[in-house]
Amino acid sequence: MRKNIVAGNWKMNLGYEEGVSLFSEIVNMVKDEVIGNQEVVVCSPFIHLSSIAKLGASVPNVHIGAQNIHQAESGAYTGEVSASQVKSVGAQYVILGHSERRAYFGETDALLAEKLNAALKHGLKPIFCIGETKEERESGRFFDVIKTQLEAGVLHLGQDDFASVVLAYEPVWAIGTGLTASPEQAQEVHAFIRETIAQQYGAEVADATTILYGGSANPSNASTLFAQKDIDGGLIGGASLKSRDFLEIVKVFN
Ligand code: 3PY
Repeated sequence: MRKNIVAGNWKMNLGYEEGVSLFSEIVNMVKDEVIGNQEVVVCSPFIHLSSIAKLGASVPNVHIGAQNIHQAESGAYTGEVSASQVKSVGAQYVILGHSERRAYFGETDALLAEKLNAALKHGLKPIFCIGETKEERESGRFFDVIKTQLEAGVLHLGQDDFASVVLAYEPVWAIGTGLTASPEQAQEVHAFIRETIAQQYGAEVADATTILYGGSANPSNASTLFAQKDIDGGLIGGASLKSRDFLEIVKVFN
């Protein structure tokens, strides 16, 4: 059975003390609620990673992730952080290809494929984001866009590497806009993603792949979204900054 994951994406929020204290609150609240094959992942800014990894280390099924890595091993890349550095502080996950990175930092599918390779090489599990813009949805081209992002960014992987990848469908028009895809719209794309994976790796692999929904998910819409057959959890933006809201979302799987 595939894993259900609720992952928080803190984005560029919270000072050091605020982040550590929010994480402690989250851990205390969720530690008895994360059951069965569920995982909770907190993807913080780099500054919190080392401390929160230590705080979370003894809690089963609670993991830490970064929000980006550089694709190179090491070297003269001022201001960047590599996969091995992220791994060395105890993080297990990394978000790659979030639409904010694609839009504001020019991250292309080809670059993201390199970052994906670097993450896997160093034992980080990628949460790889894909999704269409408002214009691409309205023109009806969104299935093509999703397929291209998968083909160019992910589907070059061998089956063993692919097994470590979590996908996140994040429609760009639902990020930071307060708009959410309806459960039916999200399910339609999740089913398409699973079908695309099946064509490449076979039905068994597709069935075992965790596919998250992201984009203004919150305590009011999470249960109907997660009830869809191909939605295995969420990548949560704003609501992951409030421990009670995040807890409500985690509890959807109880
Ligand atoms: C959002 O919910 O806005 C996100 O971008 C989650 O990654």
